[in-house]
Amino acid sequence: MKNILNAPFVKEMCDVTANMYRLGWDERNGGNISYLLNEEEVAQYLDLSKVIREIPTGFTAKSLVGKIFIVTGTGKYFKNVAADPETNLGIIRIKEDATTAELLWGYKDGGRFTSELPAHLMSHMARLSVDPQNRVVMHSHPTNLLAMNYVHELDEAKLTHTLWEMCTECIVVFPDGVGVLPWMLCGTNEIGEATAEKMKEFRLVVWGMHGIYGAGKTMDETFGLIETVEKAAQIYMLTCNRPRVNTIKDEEMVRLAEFFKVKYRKDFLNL
Ligand code: 2HA
Ligand code: ZN
Repeated sequence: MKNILNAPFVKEMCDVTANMYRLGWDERNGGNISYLLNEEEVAQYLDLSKVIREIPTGFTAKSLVGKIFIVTGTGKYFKNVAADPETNLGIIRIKEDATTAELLWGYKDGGRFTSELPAHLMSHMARLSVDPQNRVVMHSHPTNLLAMNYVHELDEAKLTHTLWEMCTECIVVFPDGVGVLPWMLCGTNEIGEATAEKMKEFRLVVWGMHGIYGAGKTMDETFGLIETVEKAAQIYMLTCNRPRVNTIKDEEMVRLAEFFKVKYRKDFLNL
């Protein structure tokens, strides 16, 4: 059996959490990540017949039965993951009853998965139903995006349009736009269900005055989506209280989308 601390998926979790912490997006215990793993790959590092303990999830995830995820722990700080992955991360498998998580590794101090597990697993189910390659769900509190939530309308079409205008490549990176939920109580099945509903249509979902969820096939893709939105929000926050002299026009965004052959939300442009 290989040493799990050298597993690429553990290293990716360590690297991305450290990176997000350094960017200032994940203060204290802010943010959480879940990553769908390949069973054969995990079997090189863990005896999959050994369950450390069982943890109820509080919801049903039928289509995820048998699936294995590495997930950040509740109350844990992104800044500490790399130095002690076995305490700050856990590997869980969804049991046949679809409501219990079997702990296969991690949460060494007796901890458990993020309080946002409903939003994560429900989002995985929603994304997998439209994209069988989806593996990663990521939640974070990027600073400029959060600031923008207080001064910009929380309307999907208007928010997406403004973000697309802020950097030339935005419409190419997230042509599907950004879904938006109003302020809601976090950590609940309700916000999980609402997030998943949006995830059928969007890979990015803003939680009003809280943060953002991103989903993608790889850690890089998912991080890159959030990073691009945050960059656009930063440009917006740097310019929003100054006179606007130049802008990327809607016809120019159409040219970009057509040149890069992306399927974009035409209804979010004013053509
Ligand atoms: O887990 O970010 O939304 C900390 C959070 C909750
Ligand atoms: Zn949060």
